[in-house]
Amino acid sequence: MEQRTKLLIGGSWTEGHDRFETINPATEEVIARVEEAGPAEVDAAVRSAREAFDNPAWRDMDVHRRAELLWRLADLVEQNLPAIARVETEDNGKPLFESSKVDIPFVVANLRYYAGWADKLAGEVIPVSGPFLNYTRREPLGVVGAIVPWNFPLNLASWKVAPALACGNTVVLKPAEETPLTALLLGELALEAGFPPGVLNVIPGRGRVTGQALVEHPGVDKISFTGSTETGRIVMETAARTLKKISLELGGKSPHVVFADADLEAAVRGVITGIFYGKGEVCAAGSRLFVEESIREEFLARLAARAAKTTIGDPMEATTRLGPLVSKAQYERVLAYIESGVSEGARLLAGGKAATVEGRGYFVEATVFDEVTPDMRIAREEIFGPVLAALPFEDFDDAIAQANDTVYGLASGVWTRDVAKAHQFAAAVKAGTVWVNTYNRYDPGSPFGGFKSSGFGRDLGRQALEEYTQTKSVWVSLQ
Ligand code: TXE
Repeated sequence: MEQRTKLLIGGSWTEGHDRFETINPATEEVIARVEEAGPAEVDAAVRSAREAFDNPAWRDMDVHRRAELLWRLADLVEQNLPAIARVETEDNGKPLFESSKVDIPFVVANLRYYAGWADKLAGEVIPVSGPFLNYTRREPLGVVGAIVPWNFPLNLASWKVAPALACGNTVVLKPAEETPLTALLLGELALEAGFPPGVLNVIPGRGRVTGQALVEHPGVDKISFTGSTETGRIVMETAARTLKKISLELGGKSPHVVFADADLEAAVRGVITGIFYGKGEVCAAGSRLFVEESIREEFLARLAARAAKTTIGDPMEATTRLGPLVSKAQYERVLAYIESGVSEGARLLAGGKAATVEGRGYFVEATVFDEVTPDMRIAREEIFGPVLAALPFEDFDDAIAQANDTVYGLASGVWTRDVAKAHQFAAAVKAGTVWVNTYNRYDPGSPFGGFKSSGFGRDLGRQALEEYTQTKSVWVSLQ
């Protein structure tokens, strides 16, 4: 498997209009110079995806064969998993433990899950009045533009590419400029798996250059976007001009609520992974913690002690649990949030400082703030880093009111041994995912997406198939 740095368009590796550097955030060194797709290359990628979509080699491909191709791609990712995981860790900074044990295995599972759907996209026969047969067909949309962020580069790419291809679309994938490398590996493996040229195109580049041109392009039928709420708004406005279908998975400020009757040891572990997994650069990060008053002091003491022990280190080391933030910009952004927490009067229980490993890297300590009030920036805004804000609550209703007091609605967590309380919480919280006595669980079969400003549309599960197909109603006279 060769690490390409060019653009994959129509099955060939081609040059862009410019190049950009991708940096290893642990060492601050340049890993590679990658070609960027400008408007002309975006146009070429979209045209090649359109040709591939209209070509009988893909359009009329036996659905079982399409399933085989996805399965073959999953096998190739699995065979190359250790190498892919290393590239992901180099590019993003996440611990190798995470990329090799969680993120990339999920890509394999996800490709297999959607391979399973490729030959099961049945329509319906609908009882209608009169002597007619009415049935529906589930048809692909056409060319899908997939724009993904840098926090789970290949994982999130697979959330879009796998269902889009299973449904018979063709794809132009734009990875984030911070982390373009594993998407290029996926392109290479898709060619090896035998997907016809142009079915999957990969075009790295900056958002306002490559991403913008892709969303503007009239030849794209749908944009599937994961990223910030701010950029999601721009994508939606831009896509409106050509009436593209869109799905948006955006930011979050997810509440994590611990009631006094919870298994406290398990809850501490859950809250820790909820905020520090992936360095907190996770859209579903449980970044607002609400602990019931009677256990608050003890719980926060245990939590802070655990946070202080989080192993910062070279992300390539198997024991490292907290890697560097993805980029200098993100590192500065997160440190500025920590400063704002301190200056607005929150109390630091753990962390709060930048760190380095051998004098280098964009590391930030696992940070816990207590005495946070709902109006503080660290309680309201998505930080996207290892920073937890703890707030008090009075009773169940107050917990729900505060949990829902946010423009976001991506995920939520609750810890309690009371089954009724857990289900009441699950019903009342305004979020696309609720984790009860667990956190950060994902499965290819379980839909994921946001309420409110966290976006709309769903990735994963059967629901994602709705995002990549359109329904045609066929009437046949029986007279
Ligand atoms: O995100 P963007 P950025 C949040 C997080 C982070 C902040 C900034 O808080 O600190 O956003 O990160 C592409 N048209 N999240 O600036 O801009 C871009 O190239 C089309 C939360 O990296 O949303 C990249 O591929 N595309 C989030 C992707 O959009 C454009 C994950 C995401 O980048 C574009 C990432 C444009 N005009 C950041 N501008 C989550 N919730 O998962 C940018 N892009």
